[in-house]
Amino acid sequence: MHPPGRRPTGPAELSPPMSTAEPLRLPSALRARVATARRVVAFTGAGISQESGLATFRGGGESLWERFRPEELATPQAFHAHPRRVWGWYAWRHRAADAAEPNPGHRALARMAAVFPFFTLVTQNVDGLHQRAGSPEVLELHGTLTRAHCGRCGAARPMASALAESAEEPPPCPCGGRFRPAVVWFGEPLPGGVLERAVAESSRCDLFLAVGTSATVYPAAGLIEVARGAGAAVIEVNPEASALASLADLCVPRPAGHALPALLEAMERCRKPAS
Ligand code: BV8
Ligand code: ZN
Repeated sequence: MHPPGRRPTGPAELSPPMSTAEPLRLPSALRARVATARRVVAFTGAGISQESGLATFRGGGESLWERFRPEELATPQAFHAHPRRVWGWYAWRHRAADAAEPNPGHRALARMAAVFPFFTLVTQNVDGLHQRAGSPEVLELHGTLTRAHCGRCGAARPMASALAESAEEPPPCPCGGRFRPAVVWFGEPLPGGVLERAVAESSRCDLFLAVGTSATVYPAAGLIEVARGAGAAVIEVNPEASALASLADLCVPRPAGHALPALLEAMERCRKPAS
């Protein structure tokens, strides 16, 4: 294992197996860390929802951002200038998220919470799939698509009810303001308590999983650096190397829906009392 702070010469990488069903064998140094880990943080991005059919932002394939530049949609300025376009995009994403089902990757993380004494799930996603997979507590760094709030008075309501009232343009609020999705746009601060809690847990975890994220959006991606700097073992699950893959002790180049159930099994094997 690499001493805290020193950049590893590069992560060990599991060669992508011929069959994704084969068990995942952790390198021995990592097995030792998993066996004794008490505090674990799982940090997820859009990639974990890709196998639920939800397009990622920057990955290959049908990526959300390919058709739009982020500045065109996910900013307060875009909402102010083109409310119908931005509201319509979120209406489309809300419909897609509503129709999607959590995949085995979401469900494996929900089960992983029971394997360790302290397990924190931090997501950049707004699709609500972790909650629907049964994760008991989810720190949503970038807010949620499931709620809307008034940009003027803060009144909150379910996004479904706001969309039922008007799918074409943001519905008005009695205060004279209008509703917007309860997500964090570029240039907006992350929800105070949530970011602080995520940083606190990342700075004291023994094991940090970065799953399905390109690690390009800050301050969220900085959690990986915080965990690394605090001496945690870092495992990345992503078919492509993220911008911070060099900080990982292990890269698992498999889709999360296959890698996470296999990783959960490997963790349970590591932590089973020797018979
Ligand atoms: C802020 C919600 C300050 C809305 C989103 C340095 C410090 C601080 C800020 C900045 C900084 N540098 C730049 C900034 C500004 C900016 C930023 O980071 N810009 C980037 C583009 C450079 N940050 C901000 O503006 C943040 N706010 O800093 O405020 C402030 C402080 C006080 C007062 C005022 C202001 C706010 C950022 C939040 C923006 N909102 N989403 C919405 O969803 O519509 S960001 C958006 O990107 C999503 O949340 C998304 O999750 C997130 C990150 O993307 P990823 O999740 O990583 O997704 P991506 O598509 O990129 O990657 C998917 C990965 O999955 C790929 O690697 C792919 O290989 C992999 N994959 C694909 N399939 C699979 C898979 N992996 C596993 N399994 C598979 N099957
Ligand atoms: Zn209002």
